[in-house]
Amino acid sequence: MSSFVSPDQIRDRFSQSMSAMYKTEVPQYGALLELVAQINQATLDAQPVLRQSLTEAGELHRLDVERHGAIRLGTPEELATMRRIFRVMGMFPVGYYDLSVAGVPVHATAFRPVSDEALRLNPFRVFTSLLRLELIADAGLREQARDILAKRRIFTDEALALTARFESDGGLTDAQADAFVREVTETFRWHSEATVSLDTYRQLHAAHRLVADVVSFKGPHINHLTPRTLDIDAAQAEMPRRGLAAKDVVEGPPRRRHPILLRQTSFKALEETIVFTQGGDAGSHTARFGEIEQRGMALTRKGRALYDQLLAQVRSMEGAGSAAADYGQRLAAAFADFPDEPEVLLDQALAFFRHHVADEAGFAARAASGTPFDLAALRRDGIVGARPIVYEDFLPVSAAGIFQSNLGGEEQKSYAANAAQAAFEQALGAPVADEIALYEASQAASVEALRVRYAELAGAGAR
Ligand code: OOG
Ligand code: NI
Repeated sequence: MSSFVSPDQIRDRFSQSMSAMYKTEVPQYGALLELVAQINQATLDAQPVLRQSLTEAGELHRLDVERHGAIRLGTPEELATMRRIFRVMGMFPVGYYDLSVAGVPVHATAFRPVSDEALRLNPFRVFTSLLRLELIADAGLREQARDILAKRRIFTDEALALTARFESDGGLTDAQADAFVREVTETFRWHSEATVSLDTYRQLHAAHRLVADVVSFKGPHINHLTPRTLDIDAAQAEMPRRGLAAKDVVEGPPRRRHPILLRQTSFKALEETIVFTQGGDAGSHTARFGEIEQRGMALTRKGRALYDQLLAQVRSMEGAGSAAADYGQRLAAAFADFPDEPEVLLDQALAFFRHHVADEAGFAARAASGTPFDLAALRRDGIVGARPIVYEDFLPVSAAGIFQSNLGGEEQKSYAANAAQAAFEQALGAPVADEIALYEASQAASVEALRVRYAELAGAGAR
């Protein structure tokens, strides 16, 4: 007689709670949601085929609730505890992102649901970065930052107690789940009072704006919450008309008939008034921004390698990469080499697909005929169909672009590329999942389900 609320439901409540809080904290977020809802409605009205395919894939519902957020943590202990907290909500660390290459002294993972069913219900994800203090050159400042961070407590006692309760009891009751959501939301709240003096803030800021953002505050304020649009170019064009200062370029692949991976745009961070300790000096800080994304299909390792190669090709051209005036055209030209036909993407194993029976009678007849299971033949004859699997993760180059544009652009620190996945996982207290392996498993499970049904039908036919 389990009276526990499922982790999926807790996550759903939590994402709603975060969205409600962010709406009151950052009014432009409300404007962004409205814009995205209108564009999605117009896109669905104009493209009945898209509406139908989203409905068939069971994805239309999640579009309205789908958000991702981002936070930046200061210590390994914070990251390890965050992992336990996200687990209560059915969110697990997936992927490793090294942002040091892009001059941002953090590395990150994405906490997100992993099963197909959980993703359909509410795919809420949080891009979670950990500050890399070892990348601060000044040893004195590094130690000072470490001391400041060691003193803060970003979780409420009740949030920690309820997390321990979940771990020992195996779940939370309805009332406990509500309390958990309320308490954990506190961790992500914005605080306009810094925990440091203006002088210290300035020193941290000189090391890197991001160091100041993490070290000067009581907790890891949520810095954006991103809705998913079906047409990011329309959203990008509409943003300035609604007073949202969009960044110059859309990150990710170019516009295509069949979208791949992830395309993102954002508007600049807000200038916030901060009260510092000692004498109540006031100053300002930019931390929070707005972002919109459009998701396309997940790519195989081969497809991803092609994406990375084409993107690198455009970015390394003469004329400053994405700052080039004709970046959009260059991107589109380079990606002419990336097939834009679902059948080709499937046949060349560039993207992942979930397979399903498209013709029940034909499937049963084929099975009963004694023909061995042949996926390619079933597909060719229209008996089995394939729908692209949505990309549920992030892109390091895009993330770096988003970080940069919100750091004010002028921030150009460079660190040697030094991915440190083992150190990150040590801090996390667990390995991160390989995102491509998850898509692979999802595709394979859909084929296996067909194989099993085929065998059952063949058996029934033989009796
Ligand atoms: C995270 C930026 C990365 C994305 O969508 O790629 C990100 C941050 O600014 O903390 O959210
Ligand atoms: Ni984001």
